[in-house]
Amino acid sequence: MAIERTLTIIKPDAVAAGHIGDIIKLFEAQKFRIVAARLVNLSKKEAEGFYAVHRSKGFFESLTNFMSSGSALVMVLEAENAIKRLREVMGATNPANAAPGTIRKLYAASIESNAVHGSDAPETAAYEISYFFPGMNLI
Ligand code: IDP
Ligand code: MG
Repeated sequence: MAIERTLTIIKPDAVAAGHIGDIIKLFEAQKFRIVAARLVNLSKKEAEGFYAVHRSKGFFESLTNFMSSGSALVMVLEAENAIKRLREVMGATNPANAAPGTIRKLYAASIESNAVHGSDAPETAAYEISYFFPGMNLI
């Protein structure tokens, strides 16, 4: 299996609730290495650009308002099989369906305010890493 890089965001709900440390602890316990990090407060436009793939969805307006509502911690994580493994550690989009011990089961309040983002495929990881860290090596 290959070493990969993927993008995660600790979303504004989890930052506001004081869970940055808890979530990073889980990443480190799962042997993800943080190779870049930025604390951001996204503009509405930046949130719309990041989630452009969801532009046609009914929740797009609310999602991009939420994502630009406060501080968020954007990180590039590196590990064996990082893209798929991050999705497993995150849990299902809707915390009601997330497996026990996953970040969303532990810290998400709702399907929208669901604590973390993670890239879902190599192509999206490449786009998302470049979105926040232009010029960064993707591996
Ligand atoms: P993911 O974050 O698990 O990859 P996506 O389907 O890519 O889930 O959706 C992106 C984000 O949009 C979710 O993490 C969540 O914040 C929000 N979202 C997804 N589905 C809904 C919905 O049905 N209602 C409200 N917000 C949603
Ligand atoms: Mg997604």
